[in-house]
Amino acid sequence: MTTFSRRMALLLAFTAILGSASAGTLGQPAGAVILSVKGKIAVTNNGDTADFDVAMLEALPRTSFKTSTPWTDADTVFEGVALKDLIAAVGATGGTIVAAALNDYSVPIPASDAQSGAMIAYRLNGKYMEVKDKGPLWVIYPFDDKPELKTETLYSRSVWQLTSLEFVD
Ligand SMILES: Nc1nc2c(c(=O)[nH]1)N[C@H]1C(S)=C(S)[C@@H](COP(=O)(O)O)O[C@H]1N2
Ligand SMILES: [Mo]
Repeated sequence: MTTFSRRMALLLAFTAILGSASAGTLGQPAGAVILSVKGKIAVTNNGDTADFDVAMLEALPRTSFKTSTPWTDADTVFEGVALKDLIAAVGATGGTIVAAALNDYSVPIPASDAQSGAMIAYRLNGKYMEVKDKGPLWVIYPFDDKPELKTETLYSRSVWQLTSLEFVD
């Protein structure tokens, strides 16, 4: 190896180390905290909790799909972070997620629902959702892509005004 290629190899190695370290940190929310994730998670930014403002959620990989729901019409486009990507971002390992809402509603969601395409939506038809419109965060499944998801059980997991997720078990 020439001196030059040895230096390049070192540089690449350092870049890889720095890159993987920053993938494991969340930073701090600058705006209002709209989601607190706790329980069996490896990545936190506030004691044992991972707090997110909307910008932090939008910095995660984005997903979107169009679906009807019992609460919206057929042309509703939801945009947000896939549950599987949120699980990866916080290094969650629990098998069950207790999802809780502003109105004190809470329901257990199997972490395996991430495989069905569930998302934490922060936009509906391109706009942030007001609390009166079931925002700011709404757990939504791709009901129209997968009609087998149209069950009372999954409707009950479609938590609007979501405020926290706790990974348990
Ligand atoms: N924030 C919040 N999300 C919620 C609920 C709730 O009470 N609060 N109820 C759940 C249940 S049990 C079902 S079946 C549906 C109820 O929708 P509906 O009240 O429009 O029938 O929303 C789900 N999401
Ligand atoms: Mo329900």
